[in-house]
Amino acid sequence: MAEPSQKPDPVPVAIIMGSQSDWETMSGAASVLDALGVGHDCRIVSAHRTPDRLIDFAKGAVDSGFKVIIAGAGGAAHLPGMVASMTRLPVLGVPVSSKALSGLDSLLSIVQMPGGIPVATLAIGPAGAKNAGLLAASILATNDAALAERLDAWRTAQSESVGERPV
Ligand code: RP5
Repeated sequence: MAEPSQKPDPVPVAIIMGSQSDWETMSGAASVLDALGVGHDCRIVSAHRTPDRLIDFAKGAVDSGFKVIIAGAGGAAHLPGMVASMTRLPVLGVPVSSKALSGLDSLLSIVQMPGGIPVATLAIGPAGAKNAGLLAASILATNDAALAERLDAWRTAQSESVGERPV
């Protein structure tokens, strides 16, 4: 049993989001990582409301043992870009759908990074969150044969679940 003073084992994926309200969307990334047996840590980190938490997280992400960061935010969605500016880890941005502009604001805020600091941007909403989880797994699978097998099996099962004709 681990001593209380010991740090918990590092997990490879951080899933961060700007608000509790983003969890409904971002839980889709966590679900697919659960299905693939990929460890992850989910946190609320707001670029606007908790800027010090953002800096601590981003600057400490490498030392925390993370390999990939999934960052979801809505509206003026600075979170993925700000995190990417402070870490060399790959950042996968998920535009969360917003009430005012249905996520178009989030998408443009995340995708339009100036050259030099990349954010890999997924689709708006639940599809983007799910694909961010899958993409994180794909990245990790380049260096993890067991995960590559699980990912291949997941994709095969998905193919097999698609009927040939509509019912
Ligand atoms: C962003 O503002 C969050 O990422 C969230 O998508 C949006 C709305 O946040 P709440 O007002 O619901 O906390 O920072």
